[in-house]
Amino acid sequence: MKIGVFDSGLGGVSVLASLLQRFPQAHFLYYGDTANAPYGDKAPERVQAWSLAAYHHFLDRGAAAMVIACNSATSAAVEAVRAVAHIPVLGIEPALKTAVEQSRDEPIAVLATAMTIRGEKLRQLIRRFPERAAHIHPIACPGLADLIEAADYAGAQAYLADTVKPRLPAEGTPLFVLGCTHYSLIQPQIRQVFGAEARIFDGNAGLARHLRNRLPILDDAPATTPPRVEFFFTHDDERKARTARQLLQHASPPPGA
Ligand code: DGN
Repeated sequence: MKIGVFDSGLGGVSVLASLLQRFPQAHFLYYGDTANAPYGDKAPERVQAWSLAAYHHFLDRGAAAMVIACNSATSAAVEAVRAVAHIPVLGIEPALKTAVEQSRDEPIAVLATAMTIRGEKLRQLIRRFPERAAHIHPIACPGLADLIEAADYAGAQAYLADTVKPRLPAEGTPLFVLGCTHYSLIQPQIRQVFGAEARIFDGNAGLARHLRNRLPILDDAPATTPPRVEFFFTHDDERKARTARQLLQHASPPPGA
Protein backbone atom coordinates (compact mmCIF):
# COMPACT_ATOMS: atom_id res chain seq x y z
CA MET A 1 0.00 0.00 0.00
CA LYS A 2 1.42 3.35 -1.07
CA ILE A 3 1.52 6.35 1.25
CA GLY A 4 2.55 9.81 0.04
CA VAL A 5 4.69 11.94 2.36
CA PHE A 6 5.07 15.61 1.48
CA ASP A 7 7.29 18.43 2.73
CA SER A 8 8.92 21.54 1.27
CA GLY A 9 12.27 19.74 1.43
CA LEU A 10 14.10 17.34 3.72
CA GLY A 11 12.25 18.03 7.01
CA GLY A 12 9.59 15.41 6.31
CA VAL A 13 12.30 12.74 6.32
CA SER A 14 12.09 12.87 10.14
CA VAL A 15 8.38 12.03 9.84
CA LEU A 16 9.08 9.37 7.24
CA ALA A 17 11.53 7.71 9.64
CA SER A 18 8.78 7.38 12.28
CA LEU A 19 6.26 6.12 9.73
CA LEU A 20 8.71 3.55 8.38
CA GLN A 21 9.32 2.23 11.86
CA ARG A 22 5.60 1.93 12.53
CA PHE A 23 4.60 0.67 9.04
CA PRO A 24 7.54 -1.28 7.59
CA GLN A 25 5.08 -2.98 5.24
CA ALA A 26 4.05 0.23 3.45
CA HIS A 27 5.52 1.65 0.26
CA PHE A 28 6.34 5.32 0.80
CA LEU A 29 6.42 7.97 -1.92
CA TYR A 30 8.29 11.03 -0.66
CA TYR A 31 7.80 14.41 -2.39
CA GLY A 32 10.04 17.34 -1.40
CA ASP A 33 9.16 20.61 -3.09
CA THR A 34 12.70 21.97 -3.16
CA ALA A 35 11.89 24.15 -6.19
CA ASN A 36 9.61 26.28 -4.01
CA ALA A 37 11.16 25.88 -0.53
CA PRO A 38 11.22 27.39 1.97
CA TYR A 39 7.48 27.60 2.57
CA GLY A 40 7.60 29.46 5.89
CA ASP A 41 7.71 32.96 4.40
CA LYS A 42 5.50 32.42 1.32
CA ALA A 43 1.88 33.47 0.73
CA PRO A 44 -0.57 30.78 1.94
CA GLU A 45 -2.29 30.69 -1.50
CA ARG A 46 0.97 29.66 -3.15
CA VAL A 47 1.58 26.94 -0.57
CA GLN A 48 -1.96 25.69 -1.26
CA ALA A 49 -1.20 25.44 -5.00
CA TRP A 50 2.08 23.59 -4.35
CA SER A 51 0.39 21.23 -1.90
CA LEU A 52 -2.25 20.42 -4.52
CA ALA A 53 0.53 19.62 -7.00
CA ALA A 54 1.98 17.15 -4.47
CA TYR A 55 -1.48 15.62 -3.94
CA HIS A 56 -1.84 15.01 -7.70
CA HIS A 57 1.65 13.51 -7.82
CA PHE A 58 0.59 10.97 -5.18
CA LEU A 59 -2.82 10.32 -6.71
CA ASP A 60 -1.28 9.63 -10.15
CA ARG A 61 0.96 7.01 -8.51
CA GLY A 62 -1.83 5.21 -6.69
CA ALA A 63 -1.25 6.46 -3.11
CA ALA A 64 -3.89 5.37 -0.58
CA ALA A 65 -3.24 8.40 1.69
CA MET A 66 -1.30 11.65 1.75
CA VAL A 67 0.66 12.75 4.80
CA ILE A 68 1.53 16.46 4.91
CA ALA A 69 4.80 16.18 6.84
CA CYS A 70 5.18 19.94 7.00
CA ASN A 71 3.60 22.15 9.65
CA SER A 72 3.64 25.20 7.37
CA ALA A 73 1.77 23.38 4.58
CA THR A 74 -0.60 21.80 7.11
CA SER A 75 -1.36 25.25 8.49
CA ALA A 76 -1.87 26.86 5.07
CA ALA A 77 -3.23 24.07 2.91
CA VAL A 78 -4.61 20.94 4.59
CA GLU A 79 -8.24 22.09 4.20
CA ALA A 80 -7.73 23.13 0.58
CA VAL A 81 -6.29 19.71 -0.29
CA ARG A 82 -8.98 17.84 1.64
CA ALA A 83 -11.64 19.79 -0.26
CA VAL A 84 -10.64 18.06 -3.52
CA ALA A 85 -9.08 14.83 -2.24
CA HIS A 86 -10.31 11.31 -2.93
CA ILE A 87 -7.97 9.79 -0.34
CA PRO A 88 -7.36 10.60 3.36
CA VAL A 89 -5.13 13.66 3.79
CA LEU A 90 -3.40 13.93 7.16
CA GLY A 91 -1.62 16.97 8.54
CA ILE A 92 0.93 17.23 11.32
CA GLU A 93 0.27 18.99 14.62
CA PRO A 94 2.87 20.15 17.16
CA ALA A 95 2.78 17.90 20.26
CA LEU A 96 1.90 20.76 22.61
CA LYS A 97 -0.61 18.69 24.58
CA THR A 98 2.04 16.12 25.51
CA ALA A 99 4.47 18.86 26.54
CA VAL A 100 1.80 20.53 28.71
CA GLU A 101 0.94 17.19 30.33
CA GLN A 102 4.58 16.43 31.07
CA SER A 103 5.50 19.81 32.58
CA ARG A 104 4.58 21.91 35.60
CA ASP A 105 5.55 25.55 35.24
CA GLU A 106 8.66 25.33 33.08
CA PRO A 107 8.70 27.45 29.93
CA ILE A 108 7.46 25.64 26.81
CA ALA A 109 9.10 26.88 23.62
CA VAL A 110 7.11 26.24 20.46
CA LEU A 111 9.56 26.61 17.57
CA ALA A 112 8.13 26.94 14.06
CA THR A 113 8.24 28.89 10.83
CA ALA A 114 6.66 32.35 10.67
CA MET A 115 3.78 30.87 8.65
CA THR A 116 2.94 28.32 11.35
CA ILE A 117 3.36 30.82 14.20
CA ARG A 118 1.00 33.28 12.45
CA GLY A 119 -1.48 30.56 11.46
CA GLU A 120 -4.87 30.08 13.07
CA LYS A 121 -4.22 26.36 13.68
CA LEU A 122 -1.43 26.98 16.18
CA ARG A 123 -3.36 29.80 17.87
CA GLN A 124 -6.32 27.47 18.34
CA LEU A 125 -4.04 24.78 19.75
CA ILE A 126 -2.48 27.18 22.26
CA ARG A 127 -5.93 28.45 23.30
CA ARG A 128 -6.73 24.91 24.48
CA PHE A 129 -4.36 25.45 27.43
CA PRO A 130 -5.40 28.83 28.91
CA GLU A 131 -4.01 27.94 32.34
CA ARG A 132 -0.53 27.57 30.81
CA ALA A 133 -0.68 30.52 28.42
CA ALA A 134 1.94 32.53 30.33
CA HIS A 135 4.43 29.66 30.04
CA ILE A 136 3.98 28.95 26.32
CA HIS A 137 6.40 30.85 24.08
CA PRO A 138 5.74 30.60 20.33
CA ILE A 139 8.98 31.52 18.58
CA ALA A 140 9.20 32.06 14.82
CA CYS A 141 12.56 30.91 13.47
CA PRO A 142 12.89 32.38 9.96
CA GLY A 143 15.89 30.91 8.16
CA LEU A 144 16.45 27.98 10.52
CA ALA A 145 14.91 25.41 8.15
CA ASP A 146 17.17 26.72 5.36
CA LEU A 147 20.28 26.04 7.46
CA ILE A 148 19.07 22.49 8.11
CA GLU A 149 18.19 22.00 4.45
CA ALA A 150 21.76 23.01 3.59
CA ALA A 151 23.09 20.59 6.26
CA ASP A 152 24.65 23.57 8.06
CA TYR A 153 24.28 22.07 11.55
CA ALA A 154 26.90 24.37 13.08
CA GLY A 155 24.93 27.33 11.72
CA ALA A 156 21.72 25.87 13.16
CA GLN A 157 23.37 25.51 16.56
CA ALA A 158 24.58 29.13 16.45
CA TYR A 159 21.04 30.21 15.47
CA LEU A 160 19.60 28.42 18.52
CA ALA A 161 22.16 30.05 20.82
CA ASP A 162 22.00 33.57 19.34
CA THR A 163 18.38 33.90 18.20
CA VAL A 164 16.24 31.44 20.18
CA LYS A 165 17.89 31.35 23.60
CA PRO A 166 17.65 35.12 24.28
CA ARG A 167 13.88 34.93 23.64
CA LEU A 168 13.29 32.43 26.45
CA PRO A 169 13.14 33.11 30.18
CA ALA A 170 16.48 32.56 31.88
CA GLU A 171 14.80 30.52 34.65
CA GLY A 172 14.08 26.81 34.22
CA THR A 173 15.09 24.42 31.42
CA PRO A 174 12.51 24.89 28.69
CA LEU A 175 10.62 22.08 27.02
CA PHE A 176 10.73 22.22 23.23
CA VAL A 177 7.75 21.59 21.01
CA LEU A 178 8.93 21.30 17.43
CA GLY A 179 6.41 22.93 15.12
CA CYS A 180 8.52 22.43 12.00
CA THR A 181 9.51 18.99 10.78
CA HIS A 182 12.98 20.22 9.81
CA TYR A 183 13.74 20.91 13.47
CA SER A 184 13.48 17.22 14.42
CA LEU A 185 16.75 16.82 12.53
CA ILE A 186 18.59 19.14 14.96
CA GLN A 187 17.70 17.55 18.27
CA PRO A 188 21.42 17.03 19.09
CA GLN A 189 22.05 20.75 18.51
CA ILE A 190 19.08 21.70 20.73
CA ARG A 191 20.53 19.54 23.51
CA GLN A 192 23.97 21.03 22.93
CA VAL A 193 22.64 24.56 23.48
CA PHE A 194 19.99 23.94 26.14
CA GLY A 195 21.43 20.94 27.98
CA ALA A 196 21.37 17.17 27.54
CA GLU A 197 18.26 16.94 29.73
CA ALA A 198 16.18 19.25 27.48
CA ARG A 199 12.88 17.56 26.68
CA ILE A 200 11.89 17.69 23.03
CA PHE A 201 8.49 16.83 21.53
CA ASP A 202 7.61 16.48 17.88
CA GLY A 203 4.35 15.49 16.22
CA ASN A 204 5.75 12.39 14.51
CA ALA A 205 4.44 9.64 16.79
CA GLY A 206 1.01 11.32 16.95
CA LEU A 207 0.89 11.43 13.18
CA ALA A 208 1.75 7.71 12.91
CA ARG A 209 -1.10 6.90 15.35
CA HIS A 210 -3.46 9.08 13.35
CA LEU A 211 -2.50 7.32 10.11
CA ARG A 212 -3.12 3.92 11.71
CA ASN A 213 -6.60 5.06 12.78
CA ARG A 214 -7.44 6.35 9.31
CA LEU A 215 -6.06 3.29 7.49
CA PRO A 216 -6.29 0.30 9.86
CA ILE A 217 -5.82 -1.96 6.81
CA LEU A 218 -2.17 -0.83 6.76
CA ASP A 219 -1.40 -3.28 9.56
CA ASP A 220 -2.67 -6.22 7.50
CA ALA A 221 -0.40 -5.66 4.50
CA PRO A 222 2.44 -8.19 4.21
CA ALA A 223 5.88 -6.89 5.21
CA THR A 224 8.31 -5.97 2.44
CA THR A 225 12.06 -6.25 2.97
CA PRO A 226 13.79 -3.94 2.58
CA PRO A 227 11.17 -1.25 3.19
CA ARG A 228 10.24 0.60 0.03
CA VAL A 229 10.80 4.34 -0.23
CA GLU A 230 10.87 6.37 -3.43
CA PHE A 231 12.13 9.94 -3.25
CA PHE A 232 11.17 12.74 -5.58
CA PHE A 233 12.34 16.35 -5.26
CA THR A 234 11.14 19.13 -7.54
CA HIS A 235 14.65 20.60 -7.71
CA ASP A 236 18.11 19.04 -7.37
CA ASP A 237 16.45 15.63 -7.24
CA GLU A 238 19.43 13.27 -7.26
CA ARG A 239 21.50 15.10 -4.69
CA LYS A 240 18.53 15.66 -2.36
CA ALA A 241 17.47 12.01 -2.65
CA ARG A 242 20.99 10.94 -1.68
CA THR A 243 20.93 13.22 1.38
CA ALA A 244 17.42 12.03 2.28
CA ARG A 245 18.56 8.39 2.24
CA GLN A 246 21.51 9.26 4.50
CA LEU A 247 19.24 11.15 6.93
CA LEU A 248 16.82 8.26 6.96
CA GLN A 249 19.54 5.76 7.76
CA HIS A 250 20.72 8.00 10.55
CA ALA A 251 17.21 8.51 11.92
CA SER A 252 16.05 4.87 11.79
CA PRO A 253 17.32 2.41 14.37
CA PRO A 254 18.84 -0.69 12.79
CA PRO A 255 16.34 -3.55 12.26
CA GLY A 256 15.80 -5.47 15.49
CA ALA A 257 17.10 -2.64 17.69
N1 DGN B 1 9.32 21.52 7.27
C1 DGN B 1 8.37 22.57 7.13
C2 DGN B 1 7.48 22.76 8.35
O1 DGN B 1 7.28 21.79 9.10
O2 DGN B 1 6.94 23.85 8.54
C3 DGN B 1 8.72 23.89 6.52
C4 DGN B 1 10.10 24.38 6.42
C5 DGN B 1 10.16 25.48 5.40
O3 DGN B 1 9.79 25.28 4.27
N2 DGN B 1 10.57 26.62 5.82
